[in-house]
This record gives sequence, C-alpha cells and structure tokens, in this order.
Amino acid sequence: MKLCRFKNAEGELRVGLAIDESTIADLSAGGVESITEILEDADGLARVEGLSDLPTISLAEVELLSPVEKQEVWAAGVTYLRSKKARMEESDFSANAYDKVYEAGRPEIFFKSLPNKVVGPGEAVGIREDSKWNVPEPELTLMVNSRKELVGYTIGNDMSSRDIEGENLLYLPQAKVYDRSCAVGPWVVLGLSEAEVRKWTIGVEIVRDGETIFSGETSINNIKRTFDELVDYLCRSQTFPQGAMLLTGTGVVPGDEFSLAPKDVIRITISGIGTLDNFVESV
Ligand code: DO4
Ligand code: MG
Repeated sequence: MKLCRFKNAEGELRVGLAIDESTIADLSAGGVESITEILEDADGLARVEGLSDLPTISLAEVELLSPVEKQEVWAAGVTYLRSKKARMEESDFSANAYDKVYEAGRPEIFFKSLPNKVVGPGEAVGIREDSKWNVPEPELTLMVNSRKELVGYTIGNDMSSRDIEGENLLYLPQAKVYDRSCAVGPWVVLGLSEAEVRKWTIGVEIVRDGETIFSGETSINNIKRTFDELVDYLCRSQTFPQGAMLLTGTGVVPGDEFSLAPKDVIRITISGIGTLDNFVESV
C-alpha cells in the first residue's frame, strides 16, 4: 500500500492512496486527515482498506508533498561498505573513526532535521555557500511511530558537505544540518517486512543542463545492520511522541571529483517506492 500527502487544485492538504501510476484516491474524503494517524493506528492498513467510494484524482492535478508531519528526522551513517570507504578516503584525520564505527556494536546515528525544515518533492535542496564539495545521499528512510514500531518506508536525501565533514569529524553537524539539507518523500509504503524491502534497489541520477552527469545504484540488502537494530538504537533513552523518521545511510557515493552545482536535478529512486526529485540551490 502506497500513501502520499498532497495539495489539491483548491490548495487543500489531503492524504492520498496510490491507485495506479497516474491516479490517487482522496483518503481525506474518508476521514483520514494525516499520514501520522495511519502510522499510529494499530491496524492502519485495515483502516485504509475499509474505506470505500473515495473520489479519485489524476496525479497531474495535484502537488505532492513531503510525508513528514511532526516527526523529528534522524539519520544513520556508515551502514554500507561504500560509505565507510568513501569517508576513509576523504579524511586521514577521521579515517579511524569511520573504520571503527562500521564494525562497532553501536551504529552512528545523528540528528538531521526538524520536521518543518524538511524539503518535499520538486523543491530546492541546499548546498552550503561555504563548501566546495557537496553531494546528495540517497537513503531508504524508516518511519517509526510513537510506540517505536517500524511501520513504513519512504525516500530520504541526506545532503552533505564532504569537505566540511572531511576536515574534522566534529564539524559533522555543520556538514549535515543547514537550510534545505534534508528532503523526504513523496511516497510512503506500508505493510512490508524487512526481508521484502531488502530485495529493493536504491539509485540516484544527477542531471546538469539536461545531461546525466552521475548515476549509481545499489541494493538495499547491502545495508550492514538490520532495520530493527537501527530503530532500537534510535529509540534508546528517548521518546518520540509524534514518531520519527530514520534515514538509513548511503551506499551510492559519486567519485571524489564530483560536486553538485546550483540548478542540478537530483532524482532518487527506490524500486519499491518511487522517485524523489529535487533541484539544487545555494544556501
Ligand atoms: O559520518 C558521516 C556520515 C555518514 C552518512 O551520512 C552516511 O553513511 O550516509
Ligand atoms: Mg547519510
């Protein structure tokens, strides 16, 4: 089951259910006012499946929005071998820390974004004015409810400044958290097990002046840690009354010569979910 948040032609915020590639049903007409209430419902799938006679709308007539409502957004790091290697190459200073955290029992987990700062599909993501080496990080995103249950999946982009991060590990929050540094959405997939999700692929295409200048893909199954392990560490000694989103780390890293530029288009696709499109602007 695939859900989304959207703005209709009248500018009203609604919740949608994907019917096919080009059509959604308006769940708000059946009393669903937020994605969160479905994530919080002990049987959210049955609630949606039980709705009938819903109006349908063409996707061409709506504006898709981020599914993040009031959830804090967190991110895991160095969960793929590719990420560990890229970071060890980017920094002599921090190489040992990346090597160690990849093997350690405790994963790297960091705060990424307040919900109101998250960028939705079609909007600008930011590259910092004081950085010269910027990349997107395409990441499967776990949706966790207030009971610490993993209830859904979406797409995230953990925009990162590699020169700032590479200079000193203590600069990580500046490399990762700034205006427009996190995009999430638009589709939310519910009701699947980790085993099913591990069959998916995640890829990114970057387009400049109409030409693809980078593309890469990996398997979700290359994530070293289980989803339950990541959610467990995220939720240790902290509560999320509104639920939380957890980006699960990147496994696709462009070569060291690559950096994003304003107006680049970033297209992240997860095979079982869909595509998150954004363009780049300097912030
Ligand atoms: O420690 C640096 C950040 C790691 C990260 O964001 C990733 O692996 O995706
Ligand atoms: Mg990341």
